[in-house]
Amino acid sequence: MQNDKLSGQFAADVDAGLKSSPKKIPSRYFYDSTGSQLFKQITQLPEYYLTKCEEEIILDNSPRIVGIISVNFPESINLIEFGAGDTEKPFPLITQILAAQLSLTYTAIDISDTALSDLSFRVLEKFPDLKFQGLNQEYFEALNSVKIGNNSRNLVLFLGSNIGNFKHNQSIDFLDQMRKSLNPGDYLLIGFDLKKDNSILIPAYDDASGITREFNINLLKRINRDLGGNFNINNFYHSAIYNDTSGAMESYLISKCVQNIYIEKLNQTCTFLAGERIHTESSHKYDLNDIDYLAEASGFKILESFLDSRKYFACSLWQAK
Ligand code: AVI
Repeated sequence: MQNDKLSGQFAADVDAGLKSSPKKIPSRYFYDSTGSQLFKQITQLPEYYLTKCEEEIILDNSPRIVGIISVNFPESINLIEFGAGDTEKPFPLITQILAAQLSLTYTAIDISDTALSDLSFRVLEKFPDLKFQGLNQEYFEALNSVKIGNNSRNLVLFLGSNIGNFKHNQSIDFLDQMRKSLNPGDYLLIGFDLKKDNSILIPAYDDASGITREFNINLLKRINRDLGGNFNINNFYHSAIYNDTSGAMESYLISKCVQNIYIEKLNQTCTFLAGERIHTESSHKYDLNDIDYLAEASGFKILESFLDSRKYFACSLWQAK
């Protein structure tokens, strides 16, 4: 039932996206099992600095972060990670919270059951006594079911510059909803990829080994497989450009020739001109003023922002007003 609903939504979004001008497919459809595997490979690419920078920040600043969140001596910390995947990014933070003798629970929320069970294995191996649960649920539904109050603090992690894949107004709505779901005084640690030179940005989204190209092209393969499309993937190429106006890296699939694509489940033929593009993703980049603005607009106070040694990435610690 759930799968039928999801594939119905995929069909409806592809239908609307390919009829719109310019053509587009929402980036959330990247993450089928092949796409999730490819994304994991992207995070390990030398060009994709985001993951390495964020790991460095959390490793170097966990004592300071835990110092700040334990200042009013809460009895316990309820750590909730949105879009956890199977990474060990929060482990230095968990180590510090436990070292500060605070009681801790850790909930990881993700759409991939495989990622959650891999993570569960690694969490319990490293922290055998930790109260851990993985939830495959919608973010705010999960947050509302696990959040706690009284003398405890909730600390939400929203890492990886996942916020960057939202449109500007969506990111404010999302953060506003986050703040309303938390108790005043609760914390959010959020990762932002910072604005930087194109010579660093472009290769991060168009790497030499072609993994990001595969990740993008996988969307067409998914349409072929799930919706009976007849895309010839050799007739499209991957392109990544930085849009100065929106402050985002934008990914496209570009048609190499005039072509008609038939999608059986939509009973539609879609025509492409040579050079016509499908927009597949925007990854927004931020400066410190953008971060101030987002926090203010969504009712959070910035306590401190932490940068890596190259100043490529920021993890910003916010408190709900
Ligand atoms: C998940 N998200 C933050 C990644 C990004 O950088 O926008 C997805 C990605 N797309 C291409 N490479 C990585």
